[in-house]
Amino acid sequence: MSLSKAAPKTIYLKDYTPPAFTITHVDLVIELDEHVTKVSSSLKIKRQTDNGNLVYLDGEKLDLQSITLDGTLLDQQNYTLSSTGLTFAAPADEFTVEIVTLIKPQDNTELEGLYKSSGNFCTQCEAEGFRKITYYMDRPDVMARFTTKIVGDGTKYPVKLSNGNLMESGHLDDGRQYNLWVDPFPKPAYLFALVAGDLAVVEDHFVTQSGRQIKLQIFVEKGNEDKCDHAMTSLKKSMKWDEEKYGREYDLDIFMIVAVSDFNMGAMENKGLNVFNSKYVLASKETATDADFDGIESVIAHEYFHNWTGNRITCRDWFQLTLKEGLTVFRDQQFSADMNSAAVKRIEDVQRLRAAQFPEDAGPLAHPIQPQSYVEINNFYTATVYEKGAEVIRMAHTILGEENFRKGMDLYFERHDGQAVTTEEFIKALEDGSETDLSQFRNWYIQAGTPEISITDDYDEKSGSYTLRIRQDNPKAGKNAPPLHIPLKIGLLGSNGEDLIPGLDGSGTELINLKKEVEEISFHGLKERPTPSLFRGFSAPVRLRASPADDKLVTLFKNDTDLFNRWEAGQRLATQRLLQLITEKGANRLAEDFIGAFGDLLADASLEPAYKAITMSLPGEQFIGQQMSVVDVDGIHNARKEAIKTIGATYSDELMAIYEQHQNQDHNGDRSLKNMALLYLSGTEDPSILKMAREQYLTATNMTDRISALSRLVVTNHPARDECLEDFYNRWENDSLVIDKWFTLQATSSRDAALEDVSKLLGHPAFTYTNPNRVRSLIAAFASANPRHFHSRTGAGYQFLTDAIIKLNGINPQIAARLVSPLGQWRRYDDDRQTKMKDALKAILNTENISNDVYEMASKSLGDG
Ligand code: B3K
Ligand code: ZN
Repeated sequence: MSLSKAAPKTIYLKDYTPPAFTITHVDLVIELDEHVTKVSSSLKIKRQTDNGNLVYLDGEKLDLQSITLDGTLLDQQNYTLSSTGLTFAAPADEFTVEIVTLIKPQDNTELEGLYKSSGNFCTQCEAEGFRKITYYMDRPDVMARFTTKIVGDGTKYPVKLSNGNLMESGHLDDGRQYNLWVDPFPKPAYLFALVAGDLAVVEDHFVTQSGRQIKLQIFVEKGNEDKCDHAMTSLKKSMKWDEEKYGREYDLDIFMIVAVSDFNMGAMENKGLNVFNSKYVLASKETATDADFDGIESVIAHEYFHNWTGNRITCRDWFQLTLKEGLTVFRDQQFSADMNSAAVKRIEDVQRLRAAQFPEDAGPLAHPIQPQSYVEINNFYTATVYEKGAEVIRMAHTILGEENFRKGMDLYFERHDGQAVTTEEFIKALEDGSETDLSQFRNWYIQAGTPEISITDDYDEKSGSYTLRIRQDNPKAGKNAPPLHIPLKIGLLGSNGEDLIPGLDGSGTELINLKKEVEEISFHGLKERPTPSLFRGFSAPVRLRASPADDKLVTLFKNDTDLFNRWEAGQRLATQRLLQLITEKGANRLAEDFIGAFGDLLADASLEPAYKAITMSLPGEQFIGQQMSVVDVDGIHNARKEAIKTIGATYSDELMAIYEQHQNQDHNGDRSLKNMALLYLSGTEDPSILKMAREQYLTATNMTDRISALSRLVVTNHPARDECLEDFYNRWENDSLVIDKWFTLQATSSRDAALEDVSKLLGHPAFTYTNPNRVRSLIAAFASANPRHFHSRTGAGYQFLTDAIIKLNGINPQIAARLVSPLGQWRRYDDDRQTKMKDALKAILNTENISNDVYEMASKSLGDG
């Protein structure tokens, strides 16, 4: 038996073939141990196509002990072993194979497969982690019924969980304990989970629409029991919402969530046993911000919703990832919009899309929501597959309308329950259920790039006709790319801000289906030249080539009845003004129209506090950079700082009044508005305001207020900065989620010494490369949210990131690979920075034993330039 090291190989969608054999049943016995864990598996295998006689099982980093076929032990010459799998000839069309392997979860720092976190065993199998536990057909189109017997020391691991229902518990003769779990639903291996440890549990229950009582359990490290209320409430709300909105009822008798502190991403939807990053479970008002609370609500919902969109109906192969992710993100966005302010939620979702997905779609890592090839599938859990994928589902929902979309979804669930399907089958179900043709809409699945829209308009005073000429281009998709089916939601505003057209059901908004490269649409009988409000609610993930004229933006910013577009107009106006400050060197003031419009916003008493707060915020440095042909790192930072200062000084009385008025209200909207006022006021660097920030920090009763105040101080050199940072550390030293915030505050600070601060923090006793949250809190936060210092002219920021990636390559390749993308944006910067960023990518590519994950990201980022 020899192990051959496989070279990174590209996998193509066009090569998909169903496996000749499938697995129908799996019985696992997992004997947990501090040193060597033994995994015995018995697989019932069955032929499903005539394609050959060989059975291939994936397996990596496993110590194979034995293979038995229908009771006969296989000799080494009867199977082939490589570093990625095991091949043998099938003895019959149906047979049983028994395999014993040994693994060492305690040494697993990749956090994929079975590993240990804070002394507890846990798993992460999506996408291809199960093959690190035992040999298996580790592909989503192999769906089997699992039983899992977990054996272990009863004192160290009193809690032993897996998917499905607990059927049996007991003692073995040698004193060890076991639990036997049976999952009645066939599933792919990526949904397998195991958790074992000495955990505390918080329990509740939910009664389904058909009257079944479901036991709900949240497992946490001991001492955290009092931080689960919000997660539990969110879970119950999600269960109810999915019944009401989509008619989806939960299917097992028990639903479990486990919070672990070492986790590569946010959470994982394993059947009946969701494993979560503790960041998305644990919360108290003293330790978590309002944004954290919202994050928990949406991630709990997301994972729960996967039970139908992902688990009951899963993906045929990993190219179909958006089938479950885009759809489930759309569902969790709908849920959060229903639970909170829908307008604010939509704005936040679009902000996220523009911050992460637009640059990805414009850069070297651009791919369609259904990628055509990959080297490492973990690199394709991207903003494109998730966020743009959700926008695509949202467009289908807009095109079909609520009722028809639901009919399509009902048919999808009915037709494909228990199957592993493709995005094509999903679209077909939407079409058949709604009786709507979506042929052209399918292009969204195969085209990369953000479509660009150019618009000219014309008003004929005599006839009162208004005509829009709309052109779509997608340069990234290539010359011959067919046009997309784009839903355009549009309103027309009169000079007093009123809607001039009745729109759908009197909403003032009309839906137009753009299908051709150039379309002309006319409206008649208008008494004046209207101001168009385009892409209301951000009805399609597109970019407008030119912004509307300034006076139109002011009209929209003051009046648009579509709250998304009202916010959008303010953002566009602010962006224009900031760009002017940057490029027209003489302009050292913000234009009066913007200042005036900002004042009107502050004075508008009709707006919800949360909406007012988000509408007051200026576009971020990265967003402004995206609007420039060459990003002017320092110019952007300075202009933005200047703008905040001007607004803070111009409206100090109004802002102070807002601050005081919303000071003691126990509501998240009031807190955002108050802290937004504090941000502008602090921009003036008036010592009395910094004193006020210090006071807010010291007397805060919740984390939102405390951290908002500290953020204002951290960017200064005021003595209160160090005092409060130290106080914060001492107060929360034992709460790692809060200490993550402490790292992030310093990593994202724009103050001159930030890079030194960050480098020093690498040596802080609380810093570790093995905990993903900690790595994200310092290294990723710096690289993705501190443009001023990451792009420092000296190249020191790039060097800092490069060193970290090389180090992490050997510890946790998934986390290392995720850090590469900021360097992939090199084409957007000046020559000097371009050279330094490319050198950084080259240094990364030279890493000894480079992982496939990092290799794919760095080589694609470098491209051929
Ligand atoms: N499905 C998981 C993500 C798995 C990522 C694997 N690298 C969480 C989610 O999207 O719900
Ligand atoms: Zn998901």
